Amino acid sequence: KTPFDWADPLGLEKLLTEEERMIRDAARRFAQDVLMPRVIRAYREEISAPELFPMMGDAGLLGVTAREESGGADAGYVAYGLVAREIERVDSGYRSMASVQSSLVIHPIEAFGSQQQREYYLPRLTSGQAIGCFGLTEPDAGSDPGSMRSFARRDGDGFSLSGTKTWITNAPFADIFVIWAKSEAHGGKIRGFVLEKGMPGLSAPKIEGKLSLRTSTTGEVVMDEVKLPADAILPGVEGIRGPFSCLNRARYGISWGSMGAAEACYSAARQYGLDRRQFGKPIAANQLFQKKLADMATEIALGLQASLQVGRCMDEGDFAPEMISLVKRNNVGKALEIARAARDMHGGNGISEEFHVMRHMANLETVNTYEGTHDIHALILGRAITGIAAF
Ligand code: TGC
Ligand code: FAD
Repeated sequence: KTPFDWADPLGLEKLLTEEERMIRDAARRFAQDVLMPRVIRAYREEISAPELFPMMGDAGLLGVTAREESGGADAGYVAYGLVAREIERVDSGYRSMASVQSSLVIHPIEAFGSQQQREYYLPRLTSGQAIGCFGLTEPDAGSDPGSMRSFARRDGDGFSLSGTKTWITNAPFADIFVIWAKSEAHGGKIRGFVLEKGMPGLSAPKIEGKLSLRTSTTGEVVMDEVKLPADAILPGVEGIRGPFSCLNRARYGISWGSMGAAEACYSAARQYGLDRRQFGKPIAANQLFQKKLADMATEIALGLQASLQVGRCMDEGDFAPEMISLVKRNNVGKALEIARAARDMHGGNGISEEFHVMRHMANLETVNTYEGTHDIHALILGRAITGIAAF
């Protein structure tokens, strides 16, 4: 009989396929060998790291769900979640860089792009030779992106795009910008446009002073009458369901990623409790300490099982977006509680960068807010439960 495993209480390992485990192991190697040694300094000094993209591409971590002809692995959503979990075990900011590229840039171009757009952009994005960003949020349109002001006027055969996006991951060093804006030529409906670095009128200044997610670079995207050819539009989708269908993928990845951060905090707190002695015994010998570990193990095990179930549904192509709201909201909320408890269980050392837990805690504050805040996902679920929208 399999004995109880504190690191995998409900036997997730047995539920994965051989291919999923191989991809997970490759992601773990990359995360531990490449990301872990640099994370403390990168976070302290807020170092931008565009050079990581081709390295992630080489390790097969970009476009895990994308088709092989696009340079992807076509390995499914469970494999994608496992990759997010391994990267975020090190740092949520590195996972952000990768999940924007995969879910918010590669996915819309693959799902809604023309054949020409797919051939032109996807090989560079899946290999990490080009970096992408996704512009939905605006200074006055965060939780309510439908109220966006970015607007594409008709301009000859093409468009002239103006507006400002804010809090855009990867934007300051991005080569390719997937931007959502209302389009005059489409009755004011929201459409996706693909912009490229260097276009006149396009700039992406860095947002300074973040106290969270400091390994990930965030910027504004300012568009001042950017002239676009007719074929810069994504032809395959109209309306806000376009960006939302990308968010489904990214939110799902976050549900796994946040569990990776939580596992790192749980494992660190357990080890610290075994090593640190007070009152003549390890602090892990105290009931209060053990209860905290038991709560952590329980929430992580349940959260991972829930994400696995959602991933299997996505791989079958049969899921409701509310299932994703449930796991994004629950897992990030629980991860944040776990990181805060782990910080406390480390005593004074818990505030030191050397012990990692406070960095995870600070990062998870962002993760709880982006991709739909904790409360917005409660309202999405509330609408599905009652039939009444309370936004
Ligand atoms: P609503 O009336 O609910 O729906 C309008 C249309 O959209 C469709 N739809 C969806 N389709 C696919 N997937 C989903 N999840 C969908 N949700 C809605 C819906 O069926 C309808 O379609 P149609 O064809 O009938 O028109 O729209 P609403 O504007 O009232 O939405 C309200 C609400 C709260 C659900 C929505 O605005 C919301 O989710 N707000 C949160 C905003 C958000 O998540 N922003 C994320 C920005 S990107 C980001 O944070 C990246 S961080 C990345 C990183 O660094 O990792
Ligand atoms: P607001 O919408 O102003 O919300 C503020 C508070 O009000 C929250 O607590 C919210 O829950 C609450 N609230 C709002 N409406 C309601 C309501 N109806 N009922 C109850 N409570 C409500 N966006 C992108 O497009 N692309 C990116 O790459 C991207 N990356 C990001 C990276 C970082 C580091 C951060 C911090 C954000 C990023 N975002 C990105 C933006 C992110 O998605 C938004 O910050 C998020 O959707 C919340 O919007 P907001 O900040 O405008 O907050």
